[in-house]
Amino acid sequence: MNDVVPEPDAERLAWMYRQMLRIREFEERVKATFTEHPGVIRGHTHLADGAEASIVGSLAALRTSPGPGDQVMATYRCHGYPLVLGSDPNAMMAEIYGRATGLCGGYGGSMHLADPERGFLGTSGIVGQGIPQATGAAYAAQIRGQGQVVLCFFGDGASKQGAFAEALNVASLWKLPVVYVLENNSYNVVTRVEQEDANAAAGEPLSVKARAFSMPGVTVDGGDPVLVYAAVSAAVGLARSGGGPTLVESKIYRLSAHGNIIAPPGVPLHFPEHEAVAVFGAVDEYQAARQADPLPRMRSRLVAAGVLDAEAADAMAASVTAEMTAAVEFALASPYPAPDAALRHVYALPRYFRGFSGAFPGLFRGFSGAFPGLFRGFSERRSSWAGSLRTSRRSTRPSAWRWPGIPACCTSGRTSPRPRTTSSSRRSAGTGCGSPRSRRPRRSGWRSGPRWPGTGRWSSCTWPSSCSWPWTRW
Ligand SMILES: Cc1ncc(C[n+]2csc(CCOP(=O)(O)OP(=O)(O)O)c2C)c(N)n1
Ligand SMILES: [Mg+2]
Repeated sequence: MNDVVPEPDAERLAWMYRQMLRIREFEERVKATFTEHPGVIRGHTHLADGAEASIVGSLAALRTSPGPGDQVMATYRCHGYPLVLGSDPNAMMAEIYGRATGLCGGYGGSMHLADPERGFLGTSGIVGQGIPQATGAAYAAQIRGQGQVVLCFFGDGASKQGAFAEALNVASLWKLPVVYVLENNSYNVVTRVEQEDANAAAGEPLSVKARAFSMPGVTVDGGDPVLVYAAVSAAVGLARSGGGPTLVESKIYRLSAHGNIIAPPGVPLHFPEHEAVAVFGAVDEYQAARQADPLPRMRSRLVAAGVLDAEAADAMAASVTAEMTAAVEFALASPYPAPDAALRHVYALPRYFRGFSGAFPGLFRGFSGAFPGLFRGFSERRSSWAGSLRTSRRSTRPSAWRWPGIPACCTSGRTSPRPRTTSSSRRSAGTGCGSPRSRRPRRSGWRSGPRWPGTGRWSSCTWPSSCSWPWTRW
């Protein structure tokens, strides 16, 4: 340890070991569910066995008080972090089993745990997505000015995403209070890090990537929670004092395969062998990683240092086993969400706003947030109209570009939503505005429905005159 970061005391070391045990036991229970309770977990789970020391050492560096706590963003390999941050393991297991009592009401599942009250902002199945999100959270923290730091966890594979470079650049430029923890487990599903990373291929640590962004970079043995704690604590201290971000490469080895196999119906979901063995035939590598398992390593260290005696270590393991057994029982006994809850928390903009909302998402989120009732009514009314359009010949005709939900007569075959010329030939062919087919009876809600907020009334398309689409307001 260094002058800045004091050595954790015995109590803290025992706490670290306990948290490591909790993560391992939780992951073992998830894995065992596939065989002991087939069909209970649907979809994908990614385990963090082997990463316990890295997770606990990193999170031990965070502030829980005084003031608002620090925040964490992680990937789909996410079960360990909320456990350490204090989330209820019963609710976590129930979430993974898709139950109503789950941490996110059963909506998220294994890859989407979130517990914002404890600073666990969320996770994502999109590789690299959390990096810009954590950077945004750090920007928000900087604006709030309450001294919060964001810890951003991601894998070696994710560091090849463009979002990584963009986020680290702006974080360094604006001195954002964020620490990037790159968990290098040497694999990106079935690709070894040397096959996909230029630094790794050149024999360099991945922390050299920090140089490109003029921020400190450090590589640490992720199998030792105390070393990780020291490295991340120094980085957190720097971030909190306004010194900006740090890239910490934590070298770990995942002990399970990338994720469970999603099998065709009839074949149970299961965890295959680790890719080192299954794909590369590197049995020795895998055995060496098993030998260096961070859990027995930490136990031996604590027993040797007199922090725990062997009985106390066993008792701790037994109590953790009981805790996670109870979590499985709780989750199995929990109800599934009611079917009609499926659409809760689902938001959609009216059909013809979707093109706009892609271009100006903030604006439209603001609008729909400000006038939720208005937009719901709008959406429902328009969607019945849009549904009838979809079934018309005109709307199914191939076209180069069209605003979603807008009459084909306004956009057919054009690359811009605002037609510039009149095509008499198209009119006479009966496919454009002014054709008999376009003069269909107006449906209720067409012009009498809710208006564009603040405009008072609809205007009509100025070309051709028979088209009543309210272009001019757009
Ligand atoms: C944008 C994107 N590309 C590809 C995938 C498929 N995918 C899922 S996990 C993964 C590997 C990521 O490796 P790494 O970042 O090292 O994390 P690890 O799984 O090793 O923890 C890939 C490629 C994805 N989910 N998202
Ligand atoms: Mg990896």
